[in-house]
Amino acid sequence: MKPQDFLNLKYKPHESDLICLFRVEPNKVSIKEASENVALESSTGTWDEVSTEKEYMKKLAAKVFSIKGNMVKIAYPGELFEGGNAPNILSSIAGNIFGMKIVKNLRLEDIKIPSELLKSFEGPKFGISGIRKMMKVYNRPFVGTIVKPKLGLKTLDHAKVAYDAWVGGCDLVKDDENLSSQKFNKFEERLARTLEKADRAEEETGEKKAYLVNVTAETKEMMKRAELVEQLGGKFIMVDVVTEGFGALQTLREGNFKMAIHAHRAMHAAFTRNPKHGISMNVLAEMVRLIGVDTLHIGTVVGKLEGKLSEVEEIEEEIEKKKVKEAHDRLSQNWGKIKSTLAVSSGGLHPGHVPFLIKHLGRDLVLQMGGGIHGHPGGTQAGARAARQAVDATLAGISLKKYSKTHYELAQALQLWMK
Ligand code: CAP
Ligand code: MG
Repeated sequence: MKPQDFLNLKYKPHESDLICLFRVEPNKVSIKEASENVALESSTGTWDEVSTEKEYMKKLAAKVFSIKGNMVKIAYPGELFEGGNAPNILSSIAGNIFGMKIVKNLRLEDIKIPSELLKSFEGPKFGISGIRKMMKVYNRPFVGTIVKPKLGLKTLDHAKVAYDAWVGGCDLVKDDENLSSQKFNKFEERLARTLEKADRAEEETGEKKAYLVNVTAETKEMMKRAELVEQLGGKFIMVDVVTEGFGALQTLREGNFKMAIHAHRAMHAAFTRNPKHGISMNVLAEMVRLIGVDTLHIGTVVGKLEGKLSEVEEIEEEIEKKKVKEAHDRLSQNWGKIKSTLAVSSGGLHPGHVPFLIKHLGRDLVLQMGGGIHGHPGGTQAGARAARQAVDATLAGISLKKYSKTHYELAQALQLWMK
């Protein structure tokens, strides 16, 4: 087949087609020619017409069916993909095409997954309502922290920081993305000691406390660690979804543990940050919801890392809602029976950011603060208390300034960070 055979602007996508929305910047050719070649390389074609081609396979060709400015929609027949195989899907629609000379830039903005393909994946085990039930937190956002400093603490010091955060008011305490089983803080010992502290904090506070221990490692080792967390009664595991890889993430999900999976997205910005080239965070979010993570970092708008409000709101909608509507740079999606993934805002946050985040991202959210809790002048417990006070004030419709008159930890936090 020739590149032109991959274009049909009259084509009406079939229900079983997977649709991709690309932002295409051609390299010295027309947008049509560039788009045809993207469809060709990402489905059945190659740079030349080959003698091995058969008539029966023509129906498998992807079709460019809409070009509006540089926004291009391509329909991929569902039979092109193996069900329940996330790496396989990505090797087609997000594979060789980004390096093609015929495009100057190419960005995969969104995907619409057909229901048959959706059904071949597990999706999240818990979803938002399952996590709320497990944590017995029903009407407010969750408050979380990351043990800091991110690397270097010895095991008992790590467990103590987690304990202080829990008794101060955090629901969730997680490891940092680059903590695994280093010599100074071995996985098994850290897990046991930190879970003991979670139990103690539960007894003392009467609240549920979860430790999101980082199981990111070589696949078999990751599974071994997850099994150990389950044996010791952990509620959550965390994994760096990009560095771990999509296949390994499927293995983890299909392990069908009785624990929720927290997804850290370290490395994502290497391919999501450039607005002209790469893969949008929205697509990554969809892939990991499909595979089945229960919580996912989506950005903060106001914190230390890149991500504007409209983008962060869109990602939250994509992972938390059952149905998503079409817009200029996104496609509609009906998630069917796939459960929701709870959004996590993290990175450079402190209690002063809470009203903004709840206003824009709502209550179905984890407000996660590392430096913003452990940097409090009164220490970790006081920092966690300030974070919970900021949540209470916001939900009661009281300004932080007013609330801080009667809440000392919040007052101290505001003094430090709102100068
Ligand atoms: C937050 C964090 C997270 C970021 C990652 C950090 O700590 O632990 O890794 O949230 O970014 O090390 O930066 P602080 P994102 O609260 O101390 O900033 O959530 O955007 O993926
Ligand atoms: Mg981190």
